[in-house]
Amino acid sequence: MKIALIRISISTFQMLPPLNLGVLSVYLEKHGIETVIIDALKYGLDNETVMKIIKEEKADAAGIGCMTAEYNQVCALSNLLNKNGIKVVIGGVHPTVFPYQTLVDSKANFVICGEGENALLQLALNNFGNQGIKGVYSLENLKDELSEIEFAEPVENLDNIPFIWSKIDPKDYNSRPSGQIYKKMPIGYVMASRGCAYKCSFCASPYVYKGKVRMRSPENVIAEMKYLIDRCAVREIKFLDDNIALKKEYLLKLCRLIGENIKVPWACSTGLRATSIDEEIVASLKKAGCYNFNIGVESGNDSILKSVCKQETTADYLKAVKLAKKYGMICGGFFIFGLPGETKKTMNNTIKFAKDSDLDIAMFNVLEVLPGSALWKELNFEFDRDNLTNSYSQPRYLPDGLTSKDIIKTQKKALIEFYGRLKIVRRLLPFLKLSPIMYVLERIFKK
Ligand code: B12
Ligand code: SF4
Repeated sequence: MKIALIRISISTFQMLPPLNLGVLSVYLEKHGIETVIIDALKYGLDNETVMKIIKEEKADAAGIGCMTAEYNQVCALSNLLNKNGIKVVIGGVHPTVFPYQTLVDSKANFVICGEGENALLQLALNNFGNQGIKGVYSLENLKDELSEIEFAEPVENLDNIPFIWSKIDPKDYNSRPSGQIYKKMPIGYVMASRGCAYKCSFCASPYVYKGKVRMRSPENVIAEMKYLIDRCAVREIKFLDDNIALKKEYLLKLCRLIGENIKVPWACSTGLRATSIDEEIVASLKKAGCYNFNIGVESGNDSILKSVCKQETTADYLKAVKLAKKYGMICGGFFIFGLPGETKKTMNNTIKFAKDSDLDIAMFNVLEVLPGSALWKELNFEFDRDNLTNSYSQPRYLPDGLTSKDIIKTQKKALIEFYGRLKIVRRLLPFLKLSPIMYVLERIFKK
């Protein structure tokens, strides 16, 4: 059996290697199932072309990854494949939250809820017959969205998943890298863990991983970094973990091993929790060659942070930025405008906080109420496939007293005020590359 693993093409500001398809591919191949990855996003392929490639590759079935922002294109592709007699399975965050509706709209044979490796492997070994595989659903075993579902059996020991870079070349993903700065190309992306132990209400991770965290062994992570450098000519590495600093001893050991074995610069670009770091950690990061970490600040108002269960305060953020500065590291902050309780005043506080905090980079987003997040339930959101955005830039939830225009205007103002300062321009000058500049300009002018 041969399975085509597909990432569909949507408009997006960043483009990373499809790690999800990579892990599925290498895990299946480890167990004797042939796969081919079709990255339609990377090559801008339309659905007809994807189908043509599937036929040329003589794949027996297709697996499509689906985040909420990708839903309509995924359904269109799945319908097309279905019409052409190709079996389809859809996995990822969106079908995990809405398995029934995904099956109805997409006409896919199956959806997989939760992590896909084991369930997809079983499905392939069963020649796409579902004999009660945990986490695999078709319309035969789901009555509606309220039907109880179980998540697929995850791979407990993540070291058992081979490195994905035999199937994906990092050099193919230079044009829109993750994070706003980088020193050298090509960049390799690594995840040392899966899951997060926290419960921020705007985030889908707690639902997807049920609050459980699994870490790879530091030795396995180092081996992947070496593979990327020696075999893929990678010259910088970015970690994409939810919070790689969750366990202090783990990160300290990882830093020690990186310092002993790895000579390329690296960064924690998806973010560390401010409360997970202290001076010992920041000193170790620096010593090991990490030049940048970002923190999820979200808001400059403690009442808002409390209401979204962030379990951190603005004082924690200031402490983290101060440590970053002490060790000469570039520190970025992620912000969200339009959280519940937001007013014009709180948005202005956030801008002031970002500017006063001594952060080097600020990423100002508009709240996207994500399926799977606690906010989705709290705000009684309903999924509307005719109203999908994928840029954290179009408000769909409006706090009392705020209009869409207020929020968008504030986002623009924040970008201009933050980056319009000479000291920030000076600090970011050494990292000046076309791609992040285009990113900021696109965000300002696409409004
Ligand atoms: C890295 C990352 C990115 C990267 C790359 C994503 C990619 N794959 O192309 C970038 C920065 C580009 C990105 C972009 C976006 N992201 Co993002 N991202 C992540 C992050 C931090 C890690 C994802 C990852 O690679 N994990 C590692 C792999 C191995 O795990 P996985 O993707 O979950 O895949 C497993 C299962 O989901 C399942 N599965 C996935 N695909 C498939 C396919 C098949 C066939 C099967 C069977 C199973 C299956 O099996 C996989 C292996 O176990 C997650 C947070 C998180 N912790 O998951 C958010 C996350 C996935 N992103 C999210 C969002 C919202 C986005 C954006 C829409 C943001 C935006 N507005 O721009 C865009 C999407 C645009 C796009 N298509 O590129 C949300 C998704 C929520 C939702 N309901 O859809 C998440 C959960 C974070 C959050 N805020 O809650 N993202
Ligand atoms: S925002 Fe970060 S810390 Fe909060 S739940 Fe999500 S991954 Fe965890």
